[in-house]
Amino acid sequence: MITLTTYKWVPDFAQPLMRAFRVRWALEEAGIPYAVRHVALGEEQHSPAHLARQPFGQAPAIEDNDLTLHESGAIALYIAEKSEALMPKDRIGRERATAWVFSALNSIEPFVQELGSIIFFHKDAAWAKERRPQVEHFVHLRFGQLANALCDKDHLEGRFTVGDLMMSDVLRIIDSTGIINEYPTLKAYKARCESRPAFQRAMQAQLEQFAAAA
Ligand SMILES: N[C@@H](CCC(=O)N[C@@H](CS)C(=O)NCC(=O)O)C(=O)O
Repeated sequence: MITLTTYKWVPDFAQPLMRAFRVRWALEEAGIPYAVRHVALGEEQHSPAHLARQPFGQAPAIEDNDLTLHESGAIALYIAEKSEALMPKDRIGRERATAWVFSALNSIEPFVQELGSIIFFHKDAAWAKERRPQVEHFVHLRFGQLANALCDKDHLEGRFTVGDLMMSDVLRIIDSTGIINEYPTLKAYKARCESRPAFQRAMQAQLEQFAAAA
């Protein structure tokens, strides 16, 4: 059975956003049962045992028999390989879905994450107030470009794939800014992805885990 390593507890704002969620969601979409290992932030996070699973002392990581894997993108692609629910069978469909995973993590998440970091950790710092407009400019640029690519489609490609899972999860990071409301097609796309039963099950499991730890 796949074991997902995640944190025992994180602050309230991070509970629905933690990247372990992507893994839970992918596993739910694929219909793969999993066990969860909880690691505590701090000493245990930087222990040799955890660094062997996640070299940067972060979460998530998974273990599946003889494989240990870190990076949410690599893990999502690994799970997607196991299920057509996430990864089309045809060559072009597979390559396109994979490209969208990289787009989410490499072209969108850096800007979204920087804005998230300002909002969640440095809102009142002088440097953050100065930097924020520049970061928001890039977020708007990327959101506009993504909305153009999505156009009037329901999903980035012809159907839901691991690329949509990753993209919609990245978009969630800055939900609290309301920026997405300026992009109605993206907003509808994110809502469409989040209405999936697998998303709901994964979110419930993630939030219940933290509630139990409180
Ligand atoms: N690139 C990594 C990022 C993982 C990451 O940033 N995890 C956060 C939790 S969502 C974390 O472990 N933060 C604590 C830390 O970096 O010390 C991935 O996508 O898996």
